[in-house]
Amino acid sequence: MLAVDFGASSGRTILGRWDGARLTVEDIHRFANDPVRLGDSLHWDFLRLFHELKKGIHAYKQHASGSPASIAVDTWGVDYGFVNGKGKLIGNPYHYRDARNTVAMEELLASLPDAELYARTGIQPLSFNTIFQLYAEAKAQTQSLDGDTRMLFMPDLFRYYLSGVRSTEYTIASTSGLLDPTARDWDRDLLGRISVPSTLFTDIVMPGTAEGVLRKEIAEELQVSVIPIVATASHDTASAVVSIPSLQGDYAYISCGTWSLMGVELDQPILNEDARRWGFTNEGGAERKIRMLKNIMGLWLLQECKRQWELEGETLSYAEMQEMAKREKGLLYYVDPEDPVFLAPGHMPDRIRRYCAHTGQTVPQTKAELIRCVVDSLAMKFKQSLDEIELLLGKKLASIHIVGGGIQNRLLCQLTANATGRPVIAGPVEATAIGNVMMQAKAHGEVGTLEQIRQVVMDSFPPDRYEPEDSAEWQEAFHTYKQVITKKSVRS
Ligand code: LFR
Repeated sequence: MLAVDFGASSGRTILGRWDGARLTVEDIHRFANDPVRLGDSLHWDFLRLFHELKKGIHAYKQHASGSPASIAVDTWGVDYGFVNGKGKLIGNPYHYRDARNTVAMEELLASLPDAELYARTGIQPLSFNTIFQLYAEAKAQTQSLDGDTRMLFMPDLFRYYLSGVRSTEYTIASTSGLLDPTARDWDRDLLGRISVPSTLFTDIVMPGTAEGVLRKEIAEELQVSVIPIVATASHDTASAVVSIPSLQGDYAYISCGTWSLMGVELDQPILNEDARRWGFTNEGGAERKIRMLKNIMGLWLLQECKRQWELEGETLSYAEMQEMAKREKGLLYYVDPEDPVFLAPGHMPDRIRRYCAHTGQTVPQTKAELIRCVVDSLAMKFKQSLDEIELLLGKKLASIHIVGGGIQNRLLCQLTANATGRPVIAGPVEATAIGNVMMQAKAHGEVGTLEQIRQVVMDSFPPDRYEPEDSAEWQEAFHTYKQVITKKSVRS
């Protein structure tokens, strides 16, 4: 099976080999995903990404014989494109970090109060949520959206151009802020209130469903046979959560990459005032589960520092950055990795320094100090979020599972154990691609339940474990961190 995983900074095609009991994964194609600023807007380069998708399918031949049993695509959340009745892509999909969204959010929230929106959708109001993007779109009237046009989220859009089927997969739709989280379907009344035609929205399909086969012209172009196309848990975070190696329900997870998504898996959403105030969101998971989680600006902070230093002429690897931070003294300065000031691309070191200065802290000067500040702050944010999750659930959680590329930052894993006082269980690193493949296996009838999938992941990809250290020191420092982030929110 081929899993194509588009992340916000890079993409990969993974070949998953399933022997009926165990899974192995092999990376067969990797590519960069660089957003493009065109005029005054920020876009995804859909055509280039589709080209990379085809290259990944083609690469299969160098690694295995015959054709893959199926293909499925997952991507980051919230973004979308429009396809008209003739199957043409209208415009270029916008990047969720485009500036148009902030104003749109403020305007819409003025007529549709945050508390009402949260009670209806259970989604934390982040400026890039699809609801605000569509509202901005409707106001600007840059596209003509007739009755035959459909809005497709990024994985659905890729799937459409692979198979010709226009449908919307549940987990990706759940990132939009337009679903009723209890019915797990569009909130039709809400759709009416954002001034876009309701004909834009297609039916919702559940993850693990076969949705057509590879278009004839692509099969001919790549000289492959007819391959089934599957709607997997097509929001990357949903696929990552599928592959958490545990059968117990007493942990919090962090899907750690560009973003750190921290939360728990539930049967029903939590829509109360505390969940809203603390910024939790209720997205959809495989098997109609709810991913109650918080969007934390994870490794983005380091990615943007790295990019800035490259512009200034110094190229550092993530491994080097980690080593530099490890040698630094910790617990000296903090930022709030949830603060919107860090959302847009731009000079990250300056923004971190400014944040520290505004909050009356010592200002990190060197690169190593900046990196240490980010890693400590993330660990502290995980501790703060864990406390909030435990209050929402009314129980203590035994451990923290971290999955995704972020586990390669071993310092972050260790500091998360220290800050939370819980063991951290790290892995698998390719969580998203593994979840994507296993949901395809489910569509083929090879596995039945989430438990079975997680048992396969446990057997196939044994995780690492980090025990908490220096707990007293971290507990004390946590109070300082909380004072700092409270100061900032009072000032901004
Ligand atoms: C992670 C992710 C998050 C989503 C963010 C923006 O890759 O999908 O879950 O909030 O990207 O789409």
